Amino acid sequence: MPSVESGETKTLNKFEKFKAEKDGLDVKDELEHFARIGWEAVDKTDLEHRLKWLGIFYRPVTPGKFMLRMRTPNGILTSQQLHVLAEIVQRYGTDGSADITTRQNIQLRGIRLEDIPDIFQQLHSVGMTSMQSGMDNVRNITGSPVAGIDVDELIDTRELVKQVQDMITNKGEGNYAFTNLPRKFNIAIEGGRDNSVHAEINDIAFVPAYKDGQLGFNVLVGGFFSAKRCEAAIPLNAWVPPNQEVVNLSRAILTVYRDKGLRANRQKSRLMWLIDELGIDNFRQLVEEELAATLSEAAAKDEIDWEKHDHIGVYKQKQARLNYVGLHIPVGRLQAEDMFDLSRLAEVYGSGEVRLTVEQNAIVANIPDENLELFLAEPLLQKFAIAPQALERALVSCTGAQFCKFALVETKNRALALSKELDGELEISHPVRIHWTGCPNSCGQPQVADIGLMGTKVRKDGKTVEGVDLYMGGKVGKDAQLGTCVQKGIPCEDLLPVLRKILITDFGAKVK
Ligand code: SRM
Ligand code: SF4
Repeated sequence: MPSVESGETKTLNKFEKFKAEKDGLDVKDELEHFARIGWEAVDKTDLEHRLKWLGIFYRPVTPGKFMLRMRTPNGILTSQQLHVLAEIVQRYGTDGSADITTRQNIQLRGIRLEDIPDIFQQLHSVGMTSMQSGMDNVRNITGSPVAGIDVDELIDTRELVKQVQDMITNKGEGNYAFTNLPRKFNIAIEGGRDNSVHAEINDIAFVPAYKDGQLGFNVLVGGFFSAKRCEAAIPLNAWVPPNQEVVNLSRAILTVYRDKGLRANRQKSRLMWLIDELGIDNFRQLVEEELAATLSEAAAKDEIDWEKHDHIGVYKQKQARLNYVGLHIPVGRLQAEDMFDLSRLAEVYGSGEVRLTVEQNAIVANIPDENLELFLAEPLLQKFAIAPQALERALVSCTGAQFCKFALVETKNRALALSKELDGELEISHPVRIHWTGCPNSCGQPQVADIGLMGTKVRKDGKTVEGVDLYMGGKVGKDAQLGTCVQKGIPCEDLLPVLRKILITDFGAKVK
């Protein structure tokens, strides 16, 4: 079937073909069958692609051991949910683990396809879903990790994030209206002052802004990273109040993207390419037509006026005598016993709520003053510190070669080892945000980091070795800006002295 784009007729790419043949969501009804026949017998396209519509990721690096990507709206989990996730991971022994992701979400590893029907029932029983979390769908919707408890919060986004997710996924049951987008799609709804969600790198971002004295959101569109191009989001010149209009506008933008988005070349299918093609004013007009309403013009300025917080440590909540405590989870990796423990701690000392951050860390919320001392003495806080060293504290890493076939380098373990070594050598007065990403897809967001490291292959002494391209200048919080590549092709084995020098010259580090 040909599609018309920019006046040209092009043949559908293989992704558009298989989506047209059978919607990804259709495999939902085949899970029992897949479980019976075993993963080796599943049709290749169902196995490698369509299952991702349900959050089930075949891992070519570890065949038969799948990754399950959840949805965690606003990054909030109950202790009961975390306990269930821990039980799921536990049954896979040393194959089982979980990762907190750069979208404030959690992914489970080691999953066997034959267990999926049972796992989905378990998830359903605690109100969780993995629906539409991969491929050409809307990813986990992010919000401030301290929504509803932040002393300085402007808008509590928890309910809005949930409503947008429910609209897109039909309350987690799956929604054919949005299962055939031209490409992946990211939404963030920020309610705080510090841009905790990296609004600028989302396809739609709602950021707090006052219009005529009323608090609502300015809307940004088109932010994204890809191997080919990275762009910060641009203003849609629209303002919405913090209510159903956020859901309606999200639906309208998604509908325009679904119906008009470019589909011939997958490298040019993200929303910004459509905005380029139409012009932002025409795009806005199409959105208004879809809404059947006139959009309010944007407020003159937004309220993102703080530097970004990392939420690690102990903080007073807006509720009297309650505290939240941010724990540093090294590169976001969790084992089953950590998850059981975290769930228990949240239950015993707090209200049972655990929150995830885009820095791949966790927050235990609602801890009364009188429980704080005992909480802080818990052995788990030796492992998940509240005052980690400066480099480890701000370290972020994508999955990398251990589980991802796109990876050009090993990331998480290497990132952690290097940071520990440099923390040992150097005195650094403030955290330096180092982000690792295993390939140009940029899942680890090197462009938002003080120092970003993107995996590549490098020639050294006649051999191909693992290396990185170095990014610098990423600015987060207010006036966020994307960093750029400043040096290409550093072999990983030569990276330590390069980083040491940068930390000393650019970030004021001193040799101990
Ligand atoms: Fe990503 C593909 C992991 C956040 C851009 N990403 C992948 C896949 C699914 C590739 C694959 O099948 O192996 C990776 C799964 C590896 C695994 O086993 O974990 C993967 N992406 C991740 C996570 C887990 C990285 C992490 O360690 O935290 C993040 C999961 C977020 C979530 O909960 O949904 C993750 N990915 C991101 C982000 C960051 C963000 O959203 O803020 C980006 C850049 C922002 C963006 O998308 O605009 C990102 N991932 C990509 C891309 C490039 C997209 C493009 O338009 O070209 C791909 C490749 C693709 O989609 O074709 C990709
Ligand atoms: Fe995999 Fe590349 Fe994404 Fe890292 S950046 S998770 S290596 S796709």
